[in-house]
Amino acid sequence: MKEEIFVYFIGTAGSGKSTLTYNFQQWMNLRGLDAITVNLDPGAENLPYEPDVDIRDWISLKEIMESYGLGPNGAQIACADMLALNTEDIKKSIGSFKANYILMDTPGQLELFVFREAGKYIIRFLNPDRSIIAYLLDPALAKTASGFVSQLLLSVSTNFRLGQPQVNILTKADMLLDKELEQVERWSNNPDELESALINEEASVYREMSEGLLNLIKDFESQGKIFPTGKEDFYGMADLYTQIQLQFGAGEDLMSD
Ligand SMILES: Nc1nc2c(ncn2[C@@H]2O[C@H](COP(=O)(O)OP(=O)(O)OP(=O)(O)O)[C@@H](O)[C@H]2O)c(=O)[nH]1
Ligand SMILES: [Mg+2]
Repeated sequence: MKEEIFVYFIGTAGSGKSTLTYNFQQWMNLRGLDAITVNLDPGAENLPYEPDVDIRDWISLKEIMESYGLGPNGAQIACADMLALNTEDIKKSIGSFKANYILMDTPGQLELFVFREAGKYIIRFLNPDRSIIAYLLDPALAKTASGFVSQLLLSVSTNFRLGQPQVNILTKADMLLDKELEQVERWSNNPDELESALINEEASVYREMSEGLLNLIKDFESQGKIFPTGKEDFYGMADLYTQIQLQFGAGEDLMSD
């Protein structure tokens, strides 16, 4: 059996991580690709799918709030740190499925996974050589040039912090008008066009900061390219799969629809 590939879905709260995790699993399974889902969010309520491996079996946000007298934010941080204590159990449970693709749905707030130590630790513990980050950009923010750049900077920061291969995904593409989606795609392919849009966008702070920021983004060239997805009709799933294949040269041909 080939070594498994881990895909971590990371993005700001409500950016569509859980929906994409599930959609991608369904898309893969329909093509005979063996993928399981792992929920790493101890506070998840109403997940849109039934995870194959679930951190809530080991850690409960409510119990942590009650036992330590913490509010929801403090408890989220405590839970995030506790993830690291359960990595052996998580690894065993994942291993028992003998799946080829492990789809990791991360906690709502990005900083819990990206900026606390546990996220990095889990990635390294499970398999640092076969892990890719799917970084999700929310269209509510991405449709303005400054919002788009802000999200790319967060993506760069995630890349800097976790140091894994990364692919940028624009979620909920159906929520953008065709012309808005085309514009975001143009920005993602053409940094000069993004720069002009940013400078035209009003506040002088953009004029002062944009050149330096865009240079940073250009330096992380691959960060600029984004792949749109949407929950209807498996929109964008083939592109995501192709990016994963390109990264690991997994050599499985994409079967036609
Ligand atoms: N229209 C549309 N809505 C979407 C899409 N993907 C997700 N949503 C909606 O966006 C909301 C958030 O989606 P989730 O998948 O829960 O996002 P998340 O990042 O897992 O959220 P948290 O874990 O709570 O931070 C839900 O109401 C979804 O139904 C999409 O492709 N199109
Ligand atoms: Mg979620």
